[in-house]
Amino acid sequence: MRRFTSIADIVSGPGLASALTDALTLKAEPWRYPEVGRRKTLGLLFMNPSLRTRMSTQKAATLLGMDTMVLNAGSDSWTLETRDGVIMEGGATEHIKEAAAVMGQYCDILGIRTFAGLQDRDADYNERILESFIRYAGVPVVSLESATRHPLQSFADLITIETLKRKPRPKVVLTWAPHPKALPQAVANSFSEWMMQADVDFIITHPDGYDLAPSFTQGAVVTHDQRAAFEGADFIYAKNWSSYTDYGQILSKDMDWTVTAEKMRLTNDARFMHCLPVRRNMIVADEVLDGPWSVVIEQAANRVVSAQTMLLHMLRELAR
Ligand code: SN0
Repeated sequence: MRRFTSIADIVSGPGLASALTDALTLKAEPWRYPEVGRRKTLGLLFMNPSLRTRMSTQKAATLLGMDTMVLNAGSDSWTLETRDGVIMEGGATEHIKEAAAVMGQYCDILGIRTFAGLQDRDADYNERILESFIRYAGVPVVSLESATRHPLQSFADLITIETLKRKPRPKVVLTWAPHPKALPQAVANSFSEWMMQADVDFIITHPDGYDLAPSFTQGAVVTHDQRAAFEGADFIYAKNWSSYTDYGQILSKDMDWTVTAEKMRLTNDARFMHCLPVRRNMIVADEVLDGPWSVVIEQAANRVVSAQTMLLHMLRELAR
């Protein structure tokens, strides 16, 4: 793979089934390929905060014998301009064109984390920042969450479901839940896109006005009745997102959508999932997160497996 920015890169590369087999192998035997990344450098550029992506990707690189360099744009490097053709008279010091090209000189693979601005829907959905970084870096690029997707998270989510499912085709529910801030649609988009390709019955539930972009949810069952969706579910995946149609707006903070123990009891003893960081008692009640349903820590642990699998495929391609 020359790039890993969405499930499409896996489907047109190694194939999803084969990537999943590799992931399960690496989960069982993390040190199986300690030499593959020898004398290779992974550069990670964060334009937004990160805990799991940062640490799990570094850990994944270490397991493959790679060196890692991490840069936080704006705090330990220059602030970056990402628009084309602007007069740089404002706060941004360096253009992403030079920054990406220079990082490409030092690194064999680059990762970039950038969030949706939630102002200009076209700019976000065209992935302007990620795509210009790819254009100017000159080396393979892995998305560490972009404006519209979080593929390393979604792959970890799929690994989690595959390893914990108790029937061949589990019922998986993505539920919107309330949050104090306007958040990107990236995690929900991505999860939906992956679940549509997985062997699961997939249902999305959210309040009126929170429909995701049709390109990510085409064919998925969508309902505004959260309780009906929970009935018989094997996995509950909670996430907040801001409106796609009323772009970036918060239309509801309705706490009736919080995932509670009472709602979990409607399910088929479902596992509770969230990508983290999670707002306790907004998204999910303490008793769920601290109770037997929650698999959020195992899910986070699978972020290492997800990143390691993707890096392994990219390193093999570099060696060709
Ligand atoms: C991010 C998001 O895309 O929703 C990252 C998830 C991996 N989440 C947040 O920004 C949460 C911020 C907050 O204030 O709770």
